[in-house]
Amino acid sequence: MLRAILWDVDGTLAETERDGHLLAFNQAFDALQVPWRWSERRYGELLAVAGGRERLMHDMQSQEHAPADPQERRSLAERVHRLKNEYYARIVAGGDLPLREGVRELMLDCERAGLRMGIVTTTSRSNVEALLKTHLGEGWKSLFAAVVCAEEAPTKKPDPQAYLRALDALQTLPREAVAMEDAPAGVAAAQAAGVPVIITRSYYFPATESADALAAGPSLGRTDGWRPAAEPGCERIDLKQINRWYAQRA
Ligand code: XBP
Repeated sequence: MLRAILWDVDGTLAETERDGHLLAFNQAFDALQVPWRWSERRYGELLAVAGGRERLMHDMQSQEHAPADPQERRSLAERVHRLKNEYYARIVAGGDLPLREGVRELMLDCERAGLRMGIVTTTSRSNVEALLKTHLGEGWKSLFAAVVCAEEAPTKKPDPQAYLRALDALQTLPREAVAMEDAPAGVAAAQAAGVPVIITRSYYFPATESADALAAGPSLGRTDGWRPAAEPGCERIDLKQINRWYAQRA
């Protein structure tokens, strides 16, 4: 029986990478007079590295104007990352980063059905708080039985650590949960923890696939383009549809 839905954040709940983190990184570069900017395309390549600070450190290996001294690099990455998170919170609070279609509706389905939910992300807690407070209100935490962020799970996806922490907090078996993920690293993390996955592809990850996924498709807000196909007649991917896919696999 399905007992919990575990939500990834970046790319799954909202297009946070393209419309939030990327803009905020470039604003932080600007403010700190760092002499380079990231294009949408370059950021897509850099998403292969999980974690904002780790991404910065990786990029500096090929930036000719990056500090040569490793300690200076680390300190620059720290400063950019801290400021990036402040700008990110402002972008989110400004209302320019909506939840993806069908996300709020599926969360409401879960709430009505008494199905527990968890947040499982390796992004910083401040980013999660900014996003969910803006869209779900001050009381957003009460909607989730577990909230696992980078602070609780420092080993980034595709490591299963974040999922294992969430399962532990929920006291739920992996096969009794379903993970909602968009990126290959997230899918791998959930599967390594034994959690079945539903893939909602995103702007930067339009082709994520897994033979073991319960289902994969373009958005929770639409029913075309899903494999296996969604039941005819429904208007979005609702909890009934999630339960159908879950039962098919069981
Ligand atoms: C997403 C990430 C994060 C964000 C930026 O992780 O890789 O690094 O891009 O957030 P997940 P930070 O898929 O687990 O949500 O700057 O806070 O790292």
